[in-house]
Amino acid sequence: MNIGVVCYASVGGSGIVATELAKSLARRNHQVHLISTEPPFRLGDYEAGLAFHRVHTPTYPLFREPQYMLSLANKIVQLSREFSLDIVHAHYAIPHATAAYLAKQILSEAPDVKVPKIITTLHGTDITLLGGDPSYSEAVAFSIEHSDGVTAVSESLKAETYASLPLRRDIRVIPNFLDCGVYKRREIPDLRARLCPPEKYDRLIIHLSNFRPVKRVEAAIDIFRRIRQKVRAKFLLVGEGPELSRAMRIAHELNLGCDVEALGEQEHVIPLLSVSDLFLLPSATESFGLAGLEAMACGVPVVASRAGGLPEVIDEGVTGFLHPPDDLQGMADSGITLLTDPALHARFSKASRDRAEELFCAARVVPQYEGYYREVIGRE
Ligand code: GMT
Repeated sequence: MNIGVVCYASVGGSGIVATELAKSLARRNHQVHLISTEPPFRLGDYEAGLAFHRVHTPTYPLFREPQYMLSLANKIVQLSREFSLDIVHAHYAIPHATAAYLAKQILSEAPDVKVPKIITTLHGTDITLLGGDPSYSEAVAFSIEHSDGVTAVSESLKAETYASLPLRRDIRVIPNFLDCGVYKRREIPDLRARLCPPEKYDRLIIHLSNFRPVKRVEAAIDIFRRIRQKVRAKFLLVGEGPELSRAMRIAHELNLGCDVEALGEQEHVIPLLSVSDLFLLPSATESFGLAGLEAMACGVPVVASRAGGLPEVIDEGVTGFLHPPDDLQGMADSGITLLTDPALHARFSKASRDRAEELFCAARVVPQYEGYYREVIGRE
């Protein structure tokens, strides 16, 4: 198939999943065209069958606002003409599903051009934080309703989509995934000793996100403070975003400054996860929690909020522990239990890896997307 994949290039789960999907599809002999404003940060080395196409949004003195949706629709039209796309897969509804819809309308009026089917994948914040906002809801609902196929990354997000938008159409749940051959624990004793010197610390805790308010990094710092009272632990913060500097300020105010290290944005997270013992994810909501899955694949148990799709990813009491988002003491107690009981930790670590392999590997999930594409193409 000739497949266009539209995504955001910025750090965020939807861009990561779209890029991994594009790479996996290319490896499975499809011709894939990744469409974004810049090469997504996890694109990596050249893959045969995978081309990147940049969306340029020219500025003009008359415009105060960048016309991204228009330039994206235009790009999809041009690429469809040039490569006879069978599918345009829009990751994140806003405004990608709308741009794809507009492109399809333009192509429908053109003679002798294949009109691609539009698939929209809902990722979470496009529904839970933005989609229902009165400033967007009509256009978002329309674009989802008029996509040829719609997927959501969890049952929870599917339910939330129906609850927040007046939709009648079917939504297929296809979970997020990763390349289990790449995402696996490596033994890197030097890195562990550097980040978690044994004379000072026994355990290494990690949080990885884009540090937006929904991630509640402040809560993660408070959970760490409670764990730190019982365990000689250090906390690594990986990523960049609006809440990072406030989180660090709070850590300093709590006299935890030396025990919390912010590493900023990191392209290679597997080594960092590999040397960690526990992942904290106390988000207000999370449609899936891709970073938690990355941790699990590297054998790191997750303590998280019982919110959104997290219970579909984390097997409560088997691969991690879940608590109501405001139960910081509960999350801290679970963290302490895991960090102070080596046998329990080893069991959870293995179960985490096993669950990632069993349910969320590319080899299992990518064929679900391929099957869905074929199903949608076959519908008239
Ligand atoms: O949540 C973010 O910070 C960004 C957003 C995105 O589009 O990258 O993440 C959402 O999509 C991810 C990939 O499907 C999911 O793993 C995240 O759980 C989801 N975030 C939220 O629901 C808050």
